[in-house]
Amino acid sequence: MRILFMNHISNGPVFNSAIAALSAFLKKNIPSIKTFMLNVRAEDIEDVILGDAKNDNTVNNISQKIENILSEIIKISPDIIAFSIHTPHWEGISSIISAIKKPGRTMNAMIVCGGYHPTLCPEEVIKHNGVDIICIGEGERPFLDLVQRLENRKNYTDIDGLWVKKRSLFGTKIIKNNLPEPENLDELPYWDREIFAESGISSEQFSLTHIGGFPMASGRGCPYNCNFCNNSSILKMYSANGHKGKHYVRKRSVENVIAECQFLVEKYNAQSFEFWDEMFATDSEWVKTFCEIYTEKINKPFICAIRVERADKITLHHLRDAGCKCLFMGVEVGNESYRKKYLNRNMSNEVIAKAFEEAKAVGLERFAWVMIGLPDETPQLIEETISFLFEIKPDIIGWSLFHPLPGTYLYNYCIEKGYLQIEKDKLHSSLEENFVFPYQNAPTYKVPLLKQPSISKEEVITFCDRFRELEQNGFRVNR
Ligand code: B12
Ligand code: SF4
Repeated sequence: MRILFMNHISNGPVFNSAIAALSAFLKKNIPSIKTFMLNVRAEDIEDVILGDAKNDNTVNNISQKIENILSEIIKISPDIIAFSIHTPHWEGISSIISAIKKPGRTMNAMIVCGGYHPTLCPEEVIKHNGVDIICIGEGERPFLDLVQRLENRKNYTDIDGLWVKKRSLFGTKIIKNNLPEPENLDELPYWDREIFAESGISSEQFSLTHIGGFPMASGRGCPYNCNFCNNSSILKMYSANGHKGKHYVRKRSVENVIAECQFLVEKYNAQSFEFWDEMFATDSEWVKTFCEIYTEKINKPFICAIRVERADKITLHHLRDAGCKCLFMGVEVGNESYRKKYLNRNMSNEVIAKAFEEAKAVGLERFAWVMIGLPDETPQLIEETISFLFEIKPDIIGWSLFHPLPGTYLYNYCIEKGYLQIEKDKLHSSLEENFVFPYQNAPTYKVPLLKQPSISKEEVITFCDRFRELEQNGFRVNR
């Protein structure tokens, strides 16, 4: 069986952890399987959507860029085309799926979609005519089970984690199975890095930061509940389905993570690592043990993300001694009450400032995440964010324009307040059938989505320019 993963690349690194995880799991369990990956630039597709092709609903006049993608797919001739989807990319990906499934094309591949967007907006994705199956939650076992049953020509409609579309003369039926059990992370194979090499991406291109390094994950899930983050929606979903939220937040054993680092050093001559966990320091004992063994056996630079509340002196020393070069910490906004009330992030400005100061004192670079264009945010509040950045003096900032993510508290708040411009009778939850996707015509994170009285879109765009300047001139270490 031939499985094609579509790697939808936006302005970030080209490595995709979901593809790496799924391809590795398939290869481990079905040695004869052939997995392929096709790289698609999100910007190319957005240009098509926003350009002339948008006016042509029949997709007859489809752009050359999509045609090129299609001819690549035809060359590979896959049995399954797998899409891993983040919300901002759904509109672009749905155009590719429409093109693949355009009547008259001789492509019989099954379209399977997974990732955060199908998990949180399943009705929205499954209702697309071209989509055959979606995966909700973690995909390793559901996807393997599907492939094995297809190979053996067995019924595949009852696999946990999958929603399956059954078409017949009498109409279309969607079979909705339960969420799968969270995986035991120590039993999973290491991410498949070979599939990237085979598609023309070298390991030097994997890195997210100026430090460089091999992407890794030491766990999944985060115990916090920030109002803008999909981690909270996923926790809620797993809890509601009988899997305890806590059970979903997992760390690999220290030995297992160290063994993968050793493997990457031996096989790829890896010289540094990037931990892509949403929150590296969920367990301080784990961090201590990890740092001790890592120092002894690996002793190479790495980066990770940590909540400021967890960045105590002892943890910072452990991390620094083990080779940590840069800590990623969420600041989000400068106004403490706004941060607490709207974002459900209860740390004070004092705690943030202390974490930044102490990290600097032990010699770590500090990367601060911030957002602008949040609901009810005023120009004054954004000025406070800028002032606070000058106070805590991060070495690097990463800023983004706020886009509400379906399933989050702030998404629902924006809809209730009318900031997302959806008609009142269409105000449904992302899990309902008549949910309306609010991202039409909004290229990924390039324009403000909210229309709100506290600040105009033009003002937000002017602030974006200020942040670009700050990023370039103020808060950036030499590369
Ligand atoms: C590391 C990370 C990044 C990295 C790498 C992303 C990557 N694609 O590998 C970088 C910095 C590049 C990044 C970029 C972006 N990210 Co990010 N990122 C994360 C983070 C911290 C961890 C993700 C991760 O590595 N998970 C591990 C993998 C193995 O898990 P997974 O992706 O969920 O995949 C599993 C299942 O979903 C399922 N599955 C996934 N795809 C498929 C496909 C099929 C066919 C099947 C069957 C199953 C399946 O099976 C997988 C294995 O179990 C999460 C935070 C979080 N709370 O998780 C945010 C998060 C995923 N990112 C998010 C977003 C929005 C983005 C961006 C769109 C932001 C932007 N400014 O453009 C880009 C998109 C980049 C891209 N093209 O993929 C959101 C997604 C929300 C949403 N509703 O879509 C999250 C949840 C954070 C948040 N704000 O809430 N991100
Ligand atoms: S701490 Fe980070 S990963 Fe955890 S819920 Fe908040 S924003 Fe999401």
